[in-house]
Amino acid sequence: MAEQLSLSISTRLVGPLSNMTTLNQQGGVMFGPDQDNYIKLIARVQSDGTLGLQLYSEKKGVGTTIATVGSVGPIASPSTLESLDLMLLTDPQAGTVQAAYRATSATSDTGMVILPNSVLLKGGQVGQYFAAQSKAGIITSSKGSTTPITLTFDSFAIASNETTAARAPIYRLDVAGSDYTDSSGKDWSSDAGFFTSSPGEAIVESNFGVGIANTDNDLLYQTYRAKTGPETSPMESRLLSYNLPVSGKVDVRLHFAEINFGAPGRAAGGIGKRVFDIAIEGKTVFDNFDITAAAGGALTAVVVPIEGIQVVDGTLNISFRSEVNFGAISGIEVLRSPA
Ligand SMILES: [Ca+2]
Ligand SMILES: [Ca+2]
Ligand SMILES: [Ca+2]
Ligand SMILES: [Ca+2]
Repeated sequence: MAEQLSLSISTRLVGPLSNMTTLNQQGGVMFGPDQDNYIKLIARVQSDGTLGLQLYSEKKGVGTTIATVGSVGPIASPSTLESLDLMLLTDPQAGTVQAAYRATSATSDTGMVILPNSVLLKGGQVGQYFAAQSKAGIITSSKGSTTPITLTFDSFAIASNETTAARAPIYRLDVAGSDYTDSSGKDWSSDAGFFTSSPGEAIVESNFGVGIANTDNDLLYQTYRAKTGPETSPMESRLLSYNLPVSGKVDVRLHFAEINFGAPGRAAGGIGKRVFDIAIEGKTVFDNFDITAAAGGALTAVVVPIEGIQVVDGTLNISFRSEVNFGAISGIEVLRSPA
């Protein structure tokens, strides 16, 4: 880990997990420089006795729960769970660590689901996490319980990608913007012609006056598409879809910033003002995504990576379906997946 590469740290827990019954019994995957500074994604027994997932970050010995997944889908039935994949996706350039999981049983498969909130490494933390002595591995614990836990891990892997900047893009679209070159020399182009919307037309929205935290490319985030029809249109009719000709395996980077709700002189901000589902190739990758929650506030950029999408029909389909207000998107990158 001498170079600051994007890493995908993953493990697979073999089901059934019916032996996980005592509070805080847990197992999963971790990444970090030492025992007081690390990030973990674990399956754990929750206070109500059910199995759930937790993304947890400890900084100088003080822990924070970043995101949780309750007892849903195959996870809700640990006795029939066949496999539980747990992944940490790190991007040193963006300073983010994202978590994802996939749970399968004989009758269901969640697909890869990325948790909405990511860990943002600040300042010197990026250097610490990506230093040569940093570690990644599997963990099990029965913290606070006298009942030991035995879990079976089928695999553990650390895969490195080239950094995003070094990889040839297939698309780099400044949604609602125009051709421009960003602070690191990357060329972006307009998204005209690549999307459809309903029940009306997704117009250009912008807020050029505002500064956007967490990026040097404020211009990319000062324009977006969201409103796909009148405010009176039924929620379930509100859909924005990108249809990008491409084939093979690709990685997607979705760029968001909330620049209306919570922006000076605009609408009141906060979590829950704009909520939408994101689907890729017809499969929901984010249910009830909230930009403000994911970014940690308004006027803050957040980049969501979605890795390894197989496009077999010649068109990459990315859709944003409204739950509250209208879904919004500021920029889309599509990169060739490493072989
Ligand atoms: Ca900025
Ligand atoms: Ca834009
Ligand atoms: Ca939803
Ligand atoms: Ca498709």
